[in-house]
Amino acid sequence: PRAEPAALADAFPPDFLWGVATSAAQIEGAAFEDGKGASIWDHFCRQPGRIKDGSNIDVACDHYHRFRDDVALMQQLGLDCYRFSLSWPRVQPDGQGAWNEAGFAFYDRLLDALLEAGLQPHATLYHWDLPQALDEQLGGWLSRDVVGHFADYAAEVARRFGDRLASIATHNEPWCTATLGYETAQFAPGHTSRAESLQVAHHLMLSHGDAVAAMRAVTRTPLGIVLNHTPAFPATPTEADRRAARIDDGLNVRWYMDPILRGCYPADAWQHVGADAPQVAAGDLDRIRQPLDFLGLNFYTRSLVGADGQPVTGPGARGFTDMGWEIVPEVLTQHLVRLAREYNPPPLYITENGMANADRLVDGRVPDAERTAYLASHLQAVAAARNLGADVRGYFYWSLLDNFEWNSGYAKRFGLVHVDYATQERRLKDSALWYADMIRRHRQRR
Ligand code: PNW
Repeated sequence: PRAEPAALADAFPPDFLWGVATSAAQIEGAAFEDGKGASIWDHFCRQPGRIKDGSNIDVACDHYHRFRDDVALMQQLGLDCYRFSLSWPRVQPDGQGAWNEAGFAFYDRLLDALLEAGLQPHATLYHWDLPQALDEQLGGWLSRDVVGHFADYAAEVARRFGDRLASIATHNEPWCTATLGYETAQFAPGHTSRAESLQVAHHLMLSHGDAVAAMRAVTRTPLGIVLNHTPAFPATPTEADRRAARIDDGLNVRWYMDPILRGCYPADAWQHVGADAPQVAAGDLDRIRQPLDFLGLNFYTRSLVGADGQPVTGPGARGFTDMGWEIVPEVLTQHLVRLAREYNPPPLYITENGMANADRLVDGRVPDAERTAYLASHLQAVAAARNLGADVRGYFYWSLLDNFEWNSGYAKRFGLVHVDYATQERRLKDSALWYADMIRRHRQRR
């Protein structure tokens, strides 16, 4: 298909779903209101030097108080669905024990507003905001005990909200939680050990499997998980770089896909990590591999891997986002087709895709042509993958709003909607109008 809205609208079947995504820690604010417990990100933001602009998430986009405005914006855009996450410490301040009814009441109000507006709610249970109490009392995801607490939390959410949710994903991007949180220290809780990172990854996957099993007992809503894939390419065509890229693929893509969908770890990467490999108890891999109703894929860019482990910028790069991430939509097509062929996965959703851009307000408009081009080219890429056999059922742009971009603070803007943090004023960017136009044309074909 061509990149114009009409051609793209024609390239997707009538039941294809259009959405946007957010996460609790990045937009809600109200970090200590109505009984919410601290999360590891509330804590991390208070450690000097962790967040580039020194900011925190006490207020963020103030979505906790402005969710009705944000739902109205989504309705205005004509979206089908909204992907959001629940803050675990908002509904269970210590991550175990007492539930916080005021916290559940917020999500109850949000679900009512979404359903009233005709938007399907798609929930994620864990988008990185672990209750700080679990970190302090048990050592966070390093502790196998957190697995059971997560399954209890999942079952409680499913029991209360399952009927009104269009889907529930257990984890968002376990690779990020494990690697960026426990190996590179870019994310909370800021540790620097590969052995820890791999043990955490194992506990995350075990908690996914146990949560799915626990939720099946109380809800019939579709269940799945969201993974982030950054396909690795050799920096140069040497044998050494090719091997390095294959190991990177083993640690980012197959380390999660293989246990979750096949019940085994990838042998080459397992051998590569040597003594850093995780403790795996008998029966763990059977618990991890649960039948799933969908797989969410978050795609932003590729990585170029050299044998020295240093990422490099390759020839042929066509452009970079404000994160410094290379724009490579054809890699999305190629990767989706690979997943379909190698794994025979459940129905796929693009649960995140988007770009940070140096957006500016100009005479009341935000002329973000770069984002519109990114969006159009990645939708073309999804359509192409569908034509080659990948069963992709929907697309969620990351993100609805400019928001807290983790260790980058508020400096990076991913939103379809511009946020003026001084006033909390929201303004649709040009890309939002483009997306709405494409969706409207697609709907006319339904
Ligand atoms: C995802 N990487 O994070 C998250 O799900 C979002 O919360 C986030 O805002 C968005 O992408 C944009 O960054 C990622 O280093 C962070 O490969 C880092 C990586 C991938 C995804």
